[in-house]
This record gives sequence, C-alpha cells and structure tokens, in this order.
Amino acid sequence: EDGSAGWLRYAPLPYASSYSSIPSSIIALNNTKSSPVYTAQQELHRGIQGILGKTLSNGTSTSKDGTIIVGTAHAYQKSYGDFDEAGDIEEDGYFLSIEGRQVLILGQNERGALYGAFDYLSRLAQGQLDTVSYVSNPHAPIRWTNEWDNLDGSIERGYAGPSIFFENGFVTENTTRVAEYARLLASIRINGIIVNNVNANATLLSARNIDGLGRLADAMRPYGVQLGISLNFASPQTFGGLSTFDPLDPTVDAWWANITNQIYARVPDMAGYLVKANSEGQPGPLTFNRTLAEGANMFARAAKPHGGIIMFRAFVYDNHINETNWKADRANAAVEFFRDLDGKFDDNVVVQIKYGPIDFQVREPASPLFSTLRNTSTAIELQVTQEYLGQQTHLVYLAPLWKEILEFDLKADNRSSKVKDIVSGERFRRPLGGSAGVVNNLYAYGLLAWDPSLDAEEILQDWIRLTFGHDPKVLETITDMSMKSWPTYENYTGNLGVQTLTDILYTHFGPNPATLDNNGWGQWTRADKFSIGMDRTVKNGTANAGQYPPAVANVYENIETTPDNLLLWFHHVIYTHQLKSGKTVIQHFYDSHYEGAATAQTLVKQWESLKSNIDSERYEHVLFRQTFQAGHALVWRDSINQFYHNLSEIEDQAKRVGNHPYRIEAEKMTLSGYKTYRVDPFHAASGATAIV
Ligand code: BDP
Repeated sequence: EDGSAGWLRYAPLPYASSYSSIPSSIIALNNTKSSPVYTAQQELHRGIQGILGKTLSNGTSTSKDGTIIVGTAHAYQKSYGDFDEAGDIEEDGYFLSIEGRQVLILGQNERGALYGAFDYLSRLAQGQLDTVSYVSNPHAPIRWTNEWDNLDGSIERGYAGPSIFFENGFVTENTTRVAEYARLLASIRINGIIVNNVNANATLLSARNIDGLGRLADAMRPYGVQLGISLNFASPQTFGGLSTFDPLDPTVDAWWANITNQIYARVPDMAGYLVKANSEGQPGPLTFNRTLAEGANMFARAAKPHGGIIMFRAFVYDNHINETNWKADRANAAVEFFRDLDGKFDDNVVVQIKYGPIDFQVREPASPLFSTLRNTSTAIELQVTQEYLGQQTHLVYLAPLWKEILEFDLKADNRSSKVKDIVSGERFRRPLGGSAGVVNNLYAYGLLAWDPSLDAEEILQDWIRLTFGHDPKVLETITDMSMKSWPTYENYTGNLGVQTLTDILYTHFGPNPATLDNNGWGQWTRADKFSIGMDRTVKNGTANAGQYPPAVANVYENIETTPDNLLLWFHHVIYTHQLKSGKTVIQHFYDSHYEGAATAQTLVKQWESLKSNIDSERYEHVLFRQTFQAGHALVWRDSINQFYHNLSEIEDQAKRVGNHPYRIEAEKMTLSGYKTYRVDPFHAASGATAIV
C-alpha cells in the first residue's frame, strides 16, 4: 500500500462471500476502446473482482442471474425502450438503479455513464448494496483542475514530486501515469484539466509540444477528461516573432486563430484556455491600453469555432502597490479591474475568481467580485494544494473552508445569492460556470464541484472508508483529526482574519509576520506597537467592505457585527480591543497559538493509536508528517507569540510566552555534525537560534 491507488483501491470487502445479490455479467452499450463507456466496463470488472472477488462475464443480453447495463441513456432507449427518469438526466449526469442483481448505469453522455460506474463501485466498496434508484446531476458544467506544471518538470507550489506531464522542456513521452491520474479525476467527476502553469511558457505552442498535448489528450479521453492549456499573453511576439501582441492588432488576432486551429487539429475536443494576464509580472492587454475584456475576447474568438472556453483569471493586481498610501488595498483590485467590464466578455469567457479577495489565506471572506459580475459567467478558484496552509506537511482538511465560502450568501439585491449558486450560473442566469482547483488533494474538491450541498464530514468519511477500509476506530479517529485540522492550523498561524502570517517573500511556508508589511505585495497586516489589522471600512479605511452588496457590506462595515474570525480583515484595532468572546485581541493570539499547537501534539498520538489498524507503509508516511507538523506547530506558536509580544510589549496573562512548554530546543541537544547560527529575522526561530 503505497497510497498511489488513492480511494480507488477496490480492497476486498469483509464478508464479501455472504453477498448473494451480485450480478453475473456486464453489458456495455459501446464497446469502442477509448470510449468512456468501454472504460466504465473495464472499471466495473476490475472493481468487482477486487471488492467481491467475483469475475463477471461480458454479456450481450440480460440474464436472470443479474446484469449490469452501462451506457448512455440514449443507447439504452434504442435497445430496451424508454425509462421514467430519462428526461431528468442533465449533461454529464447519470441514472443509477440497483435492484437485487439488476443494475442500470445510464449517463446522459458517455462521461456520465463512467461517473455512474464509479459511483456504483464506491457504494460496493463501502458495503452499500441496498436497493436504490436515483438521478445525479452536476451543480455546474465546469469542474476543472488547474495544474501549475512547468515544462522543465517542476511544479509551481507543488509539493508531491515532479510533473507527470512535462520534462526537459517538452511533453512527456510516457503517458501511463497521465491515464492513471485521469482515472482518479473521472472518479470524482472532474471533466477538464489545464495541464500547465498559469505563469505560462510560450514554447508549449511548438509543433513538437502540440503533438505532445495530443498524446496527453489521447491518454485522458477514455476517462472523459478534456485537456486545456494556460497561455502566455505575449506569445505572438516572444514565440511567434510578431512585432506586437496587442489584442486589437489584426495580425495578432490571426496568429491566435492559426495556432488555435493547429491545436484543435490535434486535440479536437480541447476544453479551452486559461489566461493569467497583467498580474505579478505577466503580460496582458493593459500593456497596450486595451481592457481585460478585449484581451479575453481575442482568445474567445479564436476558440469559439471549436467550442472552446476561455477561463480568464480575475487574479489581476499590481504587485508594486505603495503601502504608504493608506487607501491602497490589494483586496480591492479584482472588483476595481472588472466592475466596468461586466457584460463585455464574449459568451464563451468565464471569469475565474479566487475564493477570497487576496490569495488563498487561512481565512478570507468570499470575494465580492462574485456579486459584482451579473452579466458575466464566473467560476470559483480553490487551492487544493496547500500553499499557505502547510504545504503537505500539516494536516488541513479543506472541505469545511470551501463549504463556508460556497454557502456564503452575498445577498445581491437582497435576494439569496450563495456563492455556489452564482458560480453555477443559476443566480444570474449565466450559461456557464463552475470551479477550478489548483490541485493536489482531490477527492473532496471533485465531489463539491459536482454537488456543493454535500456535507464535508460525509465526504471525508467516504474517503476514509475507500482509502483505509472499514475499521470503525480508523473512521472515528481520522474523522476527528481531519475535522479539527483547519481550526487547529488557523489557531497556531494567523487568527482573527489577519491572514496566514507565513513568509510572504516567496516560500509562503513557516511563520514570518515581519515580512507582511512594508512591501509591495499588499498582503498587509498594518501591525505596529499599538494596533493591528487592515481598516477596510468605507468610513475610515480602504472601502473594501463597500464592494459587497449592502446587506453584507453593513455587517463588515460595523465592528460590532463583524464576526471575530474576520475582525482584523476588516478593522484596525488596538491589541487590547475586546472580542465578542470577552478576551482581548492579543490574549486571543497568545491563547489560540497555545491551544492550536497543543492540539497538533495530540494529532500524533491519535495517529499512533492506529498503528495496528493501518498498513505500515502508509502509517509511517503519515506519522512522519504528523510528527513534523507537531514540531512545526511549536515553532509557529513561539514565533508568532514572541513577535507580537515583542511588538506590543503586552504580557501574556498566563505568562507562557517564551516558556516553550514541551519544546526541546535543537541547540540544547548534543550536536554531532551540526552547528548553531543566529537567525534573522529573530522570531523565525525561538531564541533567534537555529542549527545547520
Ligand atoms: C500565488 C502563488 C503564485 C501563483 C499566483 C497565481 O504564490 O505562485 O503564480 O498565486 O495564482 O499565490 O497566479
């Protein structure tokens, strides 16, 4: 068990032999290799063999010993006649019916049939064989991942090894792992994948790489996963040799149309393009005084004849903003850039919005841009890879964070306007919408993209049973660890909406609050000796609160009604400001850092209690990370507490700061082959000392 099978292990079900009502054959309504229905049939064989130890035959007609029929609803109707639910199945959706030994898995399209097969296998693997009959439809049409893979094989903000798509400047030759990955994606109903970094390299458009993209698409097509790519806005000039990349220049337009035709000739079902423009040094239309919409529409025109979609990112901001201007606020940027462009994007453009106004922090309010764009299709961008949240060395189960954003009601025009219903297209009646996840850790992301009303704990428990088996102790323990993991991480990193407090200059890992202010990146805390927090009120601050519809704006404008967990996001207060809990801000900082770090220690104990219940390879792998997290949580606790203690000179009422309970300083140990050195800034290591 090296974990590579993820949740698709198809481990033998306890007491499998006692199940009598298992079908004996499978009829696939399309036997063309590389069709998702064929894949579904293969998957059903593999899954039932693994889970129940039973080999099924390929049937052509139904048998009284039980048959699974898998295919599109349309193909089924042609051979077997109508069925009641046929009209209820929407694009990518499916009908699943289990009645004794007779099973129907019918998709609106082939991809839907494959999703239904995975759903059926997930039920079997969890021992659910009861009679059911239901239609499952997606909440939104776009359910994509964004890979941030570079052509040299590295991955921006990737923490799990090198790229499976690229190496040495080119698309990889061997696509075995690409197909394995597509299988995982299909099992959670992801239908599109952007394979390269948003900070895109134009040489992806070379003839050799276009052919390589075809290879990737061929490997993923049997799983119904459509390929898309990120583009570099300046490509016509830097790669194509033109003198300009002005989106309104006809030669530039023609260049994009031509290259798009070449790509579609090799990948006829390509999903579309993703574009990061005029942000963090990337080129874009603003360079030529053209609007972002004019830039996006240039790609839209090129892709339109092929049915392609343009995901245009709202992550546009100036990373040289000047902190001395008190009204400057990076959180305002997206609305400021996009507000006047609403309705000016072509119909096949979707504006892709990060969930909060800044950048994947441990706690942010929902982006106000979701309620600003009413005549533009939008999608939510989530970060599954834990860039600011521990980088795969800290346990942080993210579904509760995503749920909080998706369920947030922006109350546009005083009507219910949940983020999930805006990005599905429903609230503002848009034809497109959905979600994009910058990935790593997938299962809950895919299921919430399909159905955001699912409960975070139930998704987690399905994942645990599929990944670690049916032992109730394993289920209970991992559920408990995961459900408290986000609040725990928030406790020992940045509280009260002040942001994660990681190093901001590049790594985004480890405590370094001193780097957050006095720089152009705009992720400011505005902490000084007396006070902390960004004043984002309309009355005295940067007016960010005013970007929300009035019913929400009033809540954030007023310090009394702002929830404690976003207090420092919207308000600048003295350290002794009293929270609704009765504590002062600074005492809350101290206490929650102790509480969070203490909980991180117990996670190790909880995991150790599962030693005899989990295979040793995965047990040791996770234990290593939990142990690291426990240690790093203490570093976080002491660094942050010392930093604010030093800045505010306000005593911890419990007199703990600097005492480091249960911490053994490395420099106090017997060092063999290590030397101590002074750390700058001092608070990044306790006692300002580290070893090397
Ligand atoms: C930031 C990441 C950076 C990405 C950027 C983006 O640190 O690596 O390029 O987001 O989303 O959070 O474009």
